[in-house]
Amino acid sequence: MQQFVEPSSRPSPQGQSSLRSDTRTLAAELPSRAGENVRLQGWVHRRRRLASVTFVVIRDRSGLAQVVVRDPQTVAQVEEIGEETVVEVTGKAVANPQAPGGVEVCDPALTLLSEPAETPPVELWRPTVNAALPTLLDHAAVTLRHPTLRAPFEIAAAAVSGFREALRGLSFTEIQTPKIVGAATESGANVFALDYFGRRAYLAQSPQFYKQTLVGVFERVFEVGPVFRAEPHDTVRHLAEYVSLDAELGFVADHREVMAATHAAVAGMVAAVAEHAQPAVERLGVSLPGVPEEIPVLHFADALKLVGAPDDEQDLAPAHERAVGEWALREHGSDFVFVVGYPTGKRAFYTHPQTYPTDDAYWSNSFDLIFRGMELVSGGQRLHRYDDYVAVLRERGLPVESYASYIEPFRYGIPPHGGFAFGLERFVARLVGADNIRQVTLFPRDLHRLVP
Ligand code: AMO
Repeated sequence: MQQFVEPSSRPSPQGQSSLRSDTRTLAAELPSRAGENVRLQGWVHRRRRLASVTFVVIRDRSGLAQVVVRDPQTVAQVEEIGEETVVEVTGKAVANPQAPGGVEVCDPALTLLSEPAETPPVELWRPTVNAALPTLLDHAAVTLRHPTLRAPFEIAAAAVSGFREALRGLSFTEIQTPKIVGAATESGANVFALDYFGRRAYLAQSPQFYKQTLVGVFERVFEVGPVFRAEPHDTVRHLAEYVSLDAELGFVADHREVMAATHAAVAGMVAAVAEHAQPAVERLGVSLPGVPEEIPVLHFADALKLVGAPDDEQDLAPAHERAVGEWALREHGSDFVFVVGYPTGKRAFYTHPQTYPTDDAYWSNSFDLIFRGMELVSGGQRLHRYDDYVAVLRERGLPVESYASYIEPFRYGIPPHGGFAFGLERFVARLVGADNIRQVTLFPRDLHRLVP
């Protein structure tokens, strides 16, 4: 099998290739290479012509490097190519306290690795991009090259690895479940229907049914994957496709053990961002939240009182979540707060009615985790008896036959269990302070957007 090769590495005479990153110098490595001959590969980020010298800034995955051009022929070559042209630069790394990072490349020879680039839709060399969000999204595959626009996705990648690591550490097994499914999991309203070889199918709104029934196989499971919601509203916190970080665990007494697992997951995500995405955190000036040992917990009924909402309200509105978030910060110095015990009638049908502190079926063993004033996680204990599923489906007027394959395993022994799901983009948006979730989504899907 052919291995990955850095672009200008050549196959050896035996026809084998290898990752020869040792022969390419990354921009970030330049400070330690003063006095050596180096070979940079990257994009022409910016050209600056002064009277006696031309500066070319090369951008690669690690950062920016300054190249100093004096030779008239190379200066002419630089003038002919545009920003974003992909090049290789060989030259000498020379210490210069005035250069960014203290080292620059002198006496360069420049080779084009692709066609000279056309002028990009936005000026990527500017420290701050000055274009409106729709323009950025229309040309995302180009505009995301800007280090500031790319940074949230470095944070997202670190958060996902932290989620995985935390749950693996608690002996959860990672699963992948179908995204083309036969029934709506969350509600019938916001589901995308599609034609599946002449039958009606849907895009999965969540891996809910699979993660629950796989508790019967693995006890503890998690999944990182796309989910689809036919959101008819144009809001700054909803997408039609987002990344769901799901988990489910068996043998729980009630929702409080599920909240403990949620706590471990979010602590792992924040720690991984601090450890693996430090440059992005600094670039965006992100202040990482502390995850308290004890995340404050508010019962739904108390949350309604706190925000001054009527006591028969069934859910928290976005303004209520903001107020609850402010309360947690004010009273507990916490960016996180659990709201528990949402009314059963408003939660999904698989939700377990309240058993703690007392049995009361009006309330449920469910929770949301609010992060900096926005719902980040939903979760709770689930029903685990077959007869309870049949009863609740009938009660809610849902056709039991449509759910037959989901509820079948409950006839053969599923332990008391529960789980939760994070919206990845919401987590990153709250972390970096993005006003609109689309700013932290590579290629958002919404009411109006299907490309790129
Ligand atoms: P829920 O529907 O509340 O619960 O979704 C869980 C979390 O996913 C995020 N989220 C969204 N993010 C972006 N765009 C959307 N349209 C969107 N909808 C939801 C939120 C939310 O808290 N099966 C249950 C979870 C469970 O109980 O395990 C579920 O999907 O951050």
